Amino acid sequence: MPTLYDYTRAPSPRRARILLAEKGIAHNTVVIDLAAQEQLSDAFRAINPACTVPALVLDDGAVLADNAAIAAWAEATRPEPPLFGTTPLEKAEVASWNARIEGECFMAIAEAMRNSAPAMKDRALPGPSNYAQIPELAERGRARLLDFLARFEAHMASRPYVAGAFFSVADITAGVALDFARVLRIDPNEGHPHIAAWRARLAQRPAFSL
Ligand SMILES: N[C@@H](CCC(=O)N[C@@H](CS)C(=O)NCC(=O)O)C(=O)O
Repeated sequence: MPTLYDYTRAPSPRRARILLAEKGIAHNTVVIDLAAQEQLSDAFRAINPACTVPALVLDDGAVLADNAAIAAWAEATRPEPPLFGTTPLEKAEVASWNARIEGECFMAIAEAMRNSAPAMKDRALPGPSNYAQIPELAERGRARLLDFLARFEAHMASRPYVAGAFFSVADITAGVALDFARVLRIDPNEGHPHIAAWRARLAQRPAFSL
């Protein structure tokens, strides 16, 4: 059985937890305590030199060191239910929205949080090196998130899920990111009824309680 290196309060490993649950892929869990900087320990560095979670270690010892690898492996190993779309056009939509949400939403939230939270002092980026916070980036991150929410609200007005009529990995990425917006005290539902309806749809899925 694979082993997921996880941390409950962080959004990136939650993406992997939800994806594995949606796929029905059982796994063991090892918690890496990010609050205690355990991700920088020699023991974890030996597993994932990027010093980030999630990481998934397979039965043959192969390490999948990020969400992209975990999702690609899960889809190839367990094609049902498909989470990357089925037709060529669906696959293109999922890839496009997943990348856009990572860049325009997930990163905006991370930028705002990591450049302002006192606990993230000198940890403005994840990984083995320390980087100082830049307060202007926190402001820019908040602004980018608010812009994204306006665009995303318009997008969600005409479809039940991010990439169309079907649930996909793009819903996992966006759903986890917007749940995490709470750290910025931003409520994505406020003034955005279509986003609110879509989030309520996601909340009914058992995996989203993880
Ligand atoms: N690209 C990675 C990003 C992973 C990532 O940034 N994880 C954060 C938790 S959300 C982390 O491990 N942070 C460690 C740190 O802040 O030092 C993925 O999505 O798998």
